[in-house]
Amino acid sequence: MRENERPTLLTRRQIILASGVAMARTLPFLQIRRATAAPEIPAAKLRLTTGTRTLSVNGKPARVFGLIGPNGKPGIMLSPGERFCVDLVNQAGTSTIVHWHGQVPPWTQDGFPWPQTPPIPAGDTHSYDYAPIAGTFWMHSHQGMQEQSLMTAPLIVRSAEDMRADRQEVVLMLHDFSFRTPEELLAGLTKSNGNQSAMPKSGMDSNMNVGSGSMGAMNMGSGMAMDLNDTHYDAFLANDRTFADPEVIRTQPGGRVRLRLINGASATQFWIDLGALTGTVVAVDGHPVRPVRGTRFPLAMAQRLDVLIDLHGNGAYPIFAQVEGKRARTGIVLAAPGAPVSRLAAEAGENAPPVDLSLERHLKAVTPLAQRAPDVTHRVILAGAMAPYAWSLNGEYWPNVTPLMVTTGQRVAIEMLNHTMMPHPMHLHGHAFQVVAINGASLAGAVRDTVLVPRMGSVTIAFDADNPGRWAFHCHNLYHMMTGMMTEVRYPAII
Ligand SMILES: [Cu+2]
Repeated sequence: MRENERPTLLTRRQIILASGVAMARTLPFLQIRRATAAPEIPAAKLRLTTGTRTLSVNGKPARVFGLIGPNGKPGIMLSPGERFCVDLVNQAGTSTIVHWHGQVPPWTQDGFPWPQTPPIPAGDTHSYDYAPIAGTFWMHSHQGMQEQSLMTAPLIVRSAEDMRADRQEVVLMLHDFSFRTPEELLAGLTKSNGNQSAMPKSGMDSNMNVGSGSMGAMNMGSGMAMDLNDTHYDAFLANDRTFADPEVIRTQPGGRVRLRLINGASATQFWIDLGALTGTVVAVDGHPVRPVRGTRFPLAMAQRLDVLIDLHGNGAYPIFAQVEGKRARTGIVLAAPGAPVSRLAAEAGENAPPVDLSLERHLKAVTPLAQRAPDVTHRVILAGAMAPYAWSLNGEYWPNVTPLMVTTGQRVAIEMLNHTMMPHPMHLHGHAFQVVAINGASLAGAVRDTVLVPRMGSVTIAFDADNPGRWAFHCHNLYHMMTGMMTEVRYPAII
């Protein structure tokens, strides 16, 4: 086990950018900072570079993408009041486009490959300048399946309150990793589960598959089975490291931590287990919620959790992220100064249950939407199956879709009905929505950007249409999205 308090300890795990710049420090996205006196408002443009790098995974070299920000660290951390003023330099050797997940920029800066906003060619630079919203966000490629190859990074926007809180900030970003290419992974799904060309072009799937044993089906004991974990992965990473060699973060005196959890995995959901510690969830997807205390929290694909943890002891405390339906886990270790850190078992004693809405039901936004009836309600049917492997929204497969039209000023509701045996983490670009119903029961839930729609269940979200443009609305399981599970929320008069 190694510690990375000091960059010089990390030579074995160097990241090498395609440009040939050797970096002294792999990850951390770990940002240990104490609050400083006054927030700075720098006007300087930040440089963010896409490139390739080599990680060591299970003792073998792994060539992956990377998004390296100012100071050579992955991603970007902004100070309170600082604009997202960024030059994105594409040194990945291929065209790319990077989405600022959960942020609400003008649509032409959203990082989605619309005809009007094509990908950035290799070698080119594209500039962004918008006012960000504070919280725990992330960035990932929206080009092809680059996300699976770790073209992902944290995007943290600190608030004035964060600065006042004087908590040690720890970012924990999760990934699923395979030595196979994303194309091979997708081909494995579509070939072993039927010919993708056989996907229905219209209408709903009628041949819903319940349980495809080899693909991680979980028998629910009721004659029904649900599908978990489409893809077999070689490793699960926390800040680019496996649990055999986890990042050890030394806590500062007082042990006051703000843990910013990001599920950047392409097709994996996790249970966050604080072990011996108890935490308080204070934000989801960057948006503050009323405090919820606990030790285990579900984290769907693309979602984030901010958890306050006070370490009262002087020990070492693993933070586990266990894959749903599996014993596999990854994580980091929070350790008091000088505390010995012992080796941890790479697998939990038993399989984790499916990620569910147990936390979602208890969440309440600190700043909910104003009370108002929806002006328009769109109903979206989530359909699809493991065989043939194809997933749809309202019977349509991206890019052959009918946009969901909204008009500036409307309160919009989207009722998502999941007719499949998998849960789908649905993400809307360009807006924060409130979760207002689960399985038909109304609630005034969290404001967020990604919500899990349970198998054979429903979730209704509401938002104010205040950001004209073209906005992707899709399942954040990369393989579901790639086989069709995406549509568009569109404002009129956008050319
Ligand atoms: Cu899905």
